[in-house]
Amino acid sequence: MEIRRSYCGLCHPRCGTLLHIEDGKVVKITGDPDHPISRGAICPRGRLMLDHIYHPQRLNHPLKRVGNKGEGRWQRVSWDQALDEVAGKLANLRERHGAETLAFTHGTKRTYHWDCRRFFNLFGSPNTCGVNTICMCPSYATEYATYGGMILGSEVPGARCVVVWGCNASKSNPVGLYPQIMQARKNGARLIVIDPRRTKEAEVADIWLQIRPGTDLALLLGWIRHIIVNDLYDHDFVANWTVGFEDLKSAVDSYTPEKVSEITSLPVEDIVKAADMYISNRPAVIPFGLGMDKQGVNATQCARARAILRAIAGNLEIPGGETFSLAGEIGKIRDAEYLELNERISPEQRAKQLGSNEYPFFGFPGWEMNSAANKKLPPGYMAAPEAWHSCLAHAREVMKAIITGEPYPVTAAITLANNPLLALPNTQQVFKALQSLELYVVMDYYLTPSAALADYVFPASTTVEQPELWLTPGFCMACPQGIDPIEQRRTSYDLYRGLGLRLGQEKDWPWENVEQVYDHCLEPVGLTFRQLADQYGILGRREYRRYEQFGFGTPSGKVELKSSIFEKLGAAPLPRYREPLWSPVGSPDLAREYPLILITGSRFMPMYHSEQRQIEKARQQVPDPLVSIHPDTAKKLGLSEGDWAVISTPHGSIRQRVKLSDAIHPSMADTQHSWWFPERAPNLPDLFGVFESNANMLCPDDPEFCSPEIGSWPHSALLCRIEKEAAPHGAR
Ligand SMILES: Nc1nc2c(c(=O)[nH]1)N[C@H]1C(S)=C(S)[C@@H](COP(=O)(O)OP(=O)(O)OC[C@H]3O[C@@H](n4cnc5c(=O)[nH]c(N)nc54)[C@H](O)[C@@H]3O)O[C@H]1N2
Ligand SMILES: Nc1nc2c(c(=O)[nH]1)N[C@H]1C(S)=C(S)[C@@H](COP(=O)(O)OP(=O)(O)OC[C@H]3O[C@@H](n4cnc5c(=O)[nH]c(N)nc54)[C@H](O)[C@@H]3O)O[C@H]1N2
Ligand code: SF4
Ligand SMILES: [Mo]
Repeated sequence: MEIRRSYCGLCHPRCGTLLHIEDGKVVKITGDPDHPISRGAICPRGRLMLDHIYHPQRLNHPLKRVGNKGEGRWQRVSWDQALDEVAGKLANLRERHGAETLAFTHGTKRTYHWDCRRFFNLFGSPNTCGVNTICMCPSYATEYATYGGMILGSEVPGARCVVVWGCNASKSNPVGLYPQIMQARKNGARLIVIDPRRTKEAEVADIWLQIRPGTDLALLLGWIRHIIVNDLYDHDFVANWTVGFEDLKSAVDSYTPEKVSEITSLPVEDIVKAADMYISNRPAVIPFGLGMDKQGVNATQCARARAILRAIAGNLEIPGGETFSLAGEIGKIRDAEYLELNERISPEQRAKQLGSNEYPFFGFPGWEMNSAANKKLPPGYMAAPEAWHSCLAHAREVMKAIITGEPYPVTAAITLANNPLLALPNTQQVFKALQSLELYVVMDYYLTPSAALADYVFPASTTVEQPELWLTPGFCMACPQGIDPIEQRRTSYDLYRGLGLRLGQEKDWPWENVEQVYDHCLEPVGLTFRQLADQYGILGRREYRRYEQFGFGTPSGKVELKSSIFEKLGAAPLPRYREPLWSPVGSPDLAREYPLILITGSRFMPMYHSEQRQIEKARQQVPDPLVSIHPDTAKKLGLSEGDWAVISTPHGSIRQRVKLSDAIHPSMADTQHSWWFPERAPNLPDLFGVFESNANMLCPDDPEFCSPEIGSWPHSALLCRIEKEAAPHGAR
């Protein structure tokens, strides 16, 4: 038995693993106890890695469609043939319609991404879009505009108060954030949880605020007002390091505890008690939670208000507080921003980015302003804003252009590490768009419902079959490849380089494989990828109050409580609460027909979004899609545990099984997201049952549901109706 070091990539943290290998085959995978970050831990999903590597449904060869789209008839082809044909078609479409005719859809960061950006910049298309519009990236871009970087290195265990705000870490981040929160608790920190559901964290919290979904911005503004009015803010910091305080004061003036109570449905005393607990127990941290990013119309300003709160409370860059990227050698390493080659796409092509008229802050104009402010800081001092994170076309506008040909024809798309039919809202429109494409290329581990509509499908290598340089603001890990790629599986780098070489980009892809790219990235620190892998990686060094030396990476060099970048781009420079379009308050007539508040997508183990559905051990744990409702609600609706129910919004209907839970408020329902059934027919009309239980059939994405600054769409804070399924499925 041979033991080789590798890593897990079934979600973000890249936990270190040991592969136990017999006759060239992995037979067992355990956590690597010497890994400096994960220290031997792997989560229940990581334990499914072995099943994933050798799963019989894995794609092992490129496929070319031979029947009609979605008919399920494929021909196995070589990589060379597939790349030649795709590149030929792309050249032709670019000739006919311009480079902007090619779009890209991405999921949550699962592969290198800069390779995609590089290819698109060189090809000349600004139209890469995907889930970043709602996942962390609104916070990322907004925090850059507010204080010149994103808080990602917070010292949660050292905090005296942790606010778990719209975050379900016990289920979503069981190896990283959750143990840190529990460690802080053990060290005596106060714990405040703000969540419509009584999560595991809420059960042990000092205060749990069961907020009405979609109203967090009002609560944030209420806290800010309370802290200002009662003179509890950090005077020195506000005076020396912020701009716009007087404007902020007026902007929050009306958010009295009484008004906030009315909006959020929280008791006045609890609102005040929680704000006092937060401000009187410094250092305090508010880790990122998707519960804020996924609420649509208020999402962007939630991120702004959270940033403002952290700043005026004096929690930025102090020990145990909210820290940015760490200092030291890692600042010298060539990062994604360096590799993306954003300077190579022309201003004319940038201007064609779909959605950038509606949402300039999240397109090239906002990214350019964030980048210009960042460049005033010394090199390597603060991570530069990466375009793949914060410079996107808007998915709704891309889908519309594919369907209508307006404002110009979008005829081709690449999807890589994403399942757009399950991840994006308004599945109905996404489906229509994918069907309308002249050329659709997908690279994935499995034939997903989205891949089933493709013209070419490329097989992706598992993380253990490829190396990765995992550069985060806190550390840089060299994650070693454990085994040779199986069959014809390859990396995303191989796909983009392969296309690039065939489309006149030879000079810009000098490195034959991704390891050579990493050697190039590490040159400034004098190490090769393998040398770094031998020592696992480089950890950043904590330094505090670095702004005292260089200021903040914003246009004013200070924390912009009133954002000049937002103002220049026509977005509200100070937050103001908006009532969601569908809500008991915003649309009482609709609420009579759809009486429950709908949240979707609360994370659960072991599934990761649409993944693991084909892995037997995972399906044994969660065989069917579940909608959670309170027992009192179920009783009123005549529903019992395990019943199949129909969940409807004005946008669509799906079916899921009822799970009774008193963790959720009786006025709410929580549907799991991203459900499809790999065991079902792979061709249309069933398409693996992708329309049957998929929460995004329920979620709208029209402009009035989205945040006006970024276009973040709602996966939460909606309205629905739940009924018992009238007849067994299929007999309807
Ligand atoms: N209703 C609702 N919808 C949501 C959400 C919600 O809460 N509610 N959450 C949203 C959020 S935050 C996110 S991030 C998105 C996630 O959206 P996605 O990232 O699209 O979700 P996944 O299903 O994890 O991944 C999509 C595909 O990528 C493949 N894949 C994974 N790793 C790799 C890789 O390394 N290479 C390649 N080529 N393929 C890979 C998987 O097999 C899978 O088919 O969903 C969003 N959609
Ligand atoms: N098991 C598992 N883990 C995952 C993922 C997965 O698919 N499965 N996906 C990964 C990805 S890409 C992401 S982005 C993270 C997200 O991880 P988290 O930030 O934990 O996000 P969620 O679980 O979507 O939602 C967090 C909480 O927000 C609450 N919530 C819903 N609406 C609102 C609201 O309006 N206000 C407030 N305050 N709370 C609300 C929900 O009840 C839920 O408890 O998880 C990552 N980890
Ligand atoms: S948390 Fe679990 S799934 Fe994610 S990388 Fe670590 S072991 Fe893998
Ligand atoms: Mo996400």
